[in-house]
Amino acid sequence: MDADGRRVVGTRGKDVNEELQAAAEHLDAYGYCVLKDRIPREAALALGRRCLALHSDPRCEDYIVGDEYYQTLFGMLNQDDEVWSCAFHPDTVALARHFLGPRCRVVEACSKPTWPGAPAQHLHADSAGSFVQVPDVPWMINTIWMLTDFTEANGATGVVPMSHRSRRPAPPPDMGADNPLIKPVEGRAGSVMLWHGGLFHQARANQSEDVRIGLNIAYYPPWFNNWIEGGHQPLWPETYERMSEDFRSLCPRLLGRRRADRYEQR
Ligand SMILES: O=C(O)CCC(=O)C(=O)O
Repeated sequence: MDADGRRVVGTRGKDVNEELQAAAEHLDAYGYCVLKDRIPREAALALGRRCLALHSDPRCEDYIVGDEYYQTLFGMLNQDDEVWSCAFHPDTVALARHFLGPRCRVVEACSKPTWPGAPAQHLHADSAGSFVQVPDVPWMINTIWMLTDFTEANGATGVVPMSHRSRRPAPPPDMGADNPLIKPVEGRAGSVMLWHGGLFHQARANQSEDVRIGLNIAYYPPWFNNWIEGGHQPLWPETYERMSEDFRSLCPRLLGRRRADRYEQR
């Protein structure tokens, strides 16, 4: 139960509901939580391999930002239908609805590999830069599915617990990428970490020999203007066409092939 008396409603029985309840309480208090082993490990690893292949597919070139160490490939809902089993997973959707309300939506899915030798990413909050004053309600629940194991060595996402309470749109300037308050969030492939958009976080340095692959899925309330994140891609009409009505109801209805078709230009 949260402060307003809402319950997290899962779909798979009492134990799951209790686990989700505990996860919601952890996210509320610390700004993040981990749901372990939500999809089978082999399925996660296979999806990770397909994501990685797309990073060198010329058809995806226009949707990739980053360098040889860390990349974001936007628009993954259009690229691989298996991504849907993460984006519309009943447990992450239940937690997103708990914090953002019943009409929250899956707005973007991105593949995020970090390769050996990658330095730590800058510490940041998400989608907070345009607020004059950061709201005291969550404006986004972000997630990263672990499509490889996430370890301290290979660049597991780093978080500053409780920083979502700071009401700051960005970390203080003296809080660098190597701040000791940053904690790695480790987990097995198939697990997912969820966080409040105001939590300070980063992709940590990859000091291992292996690539780390994350699938980042963002949930927003319907009042949020999605042009704000520069790379986010709309759903293609043919993607929407393939979805069940349940999945469609979790997506923005503004379909298009390009951002310029669908997003307000600023
Ligand atoms: O790749 C990661 O571990 C972090 C991703 C991230 O910072 C984000 O999605 O905002």
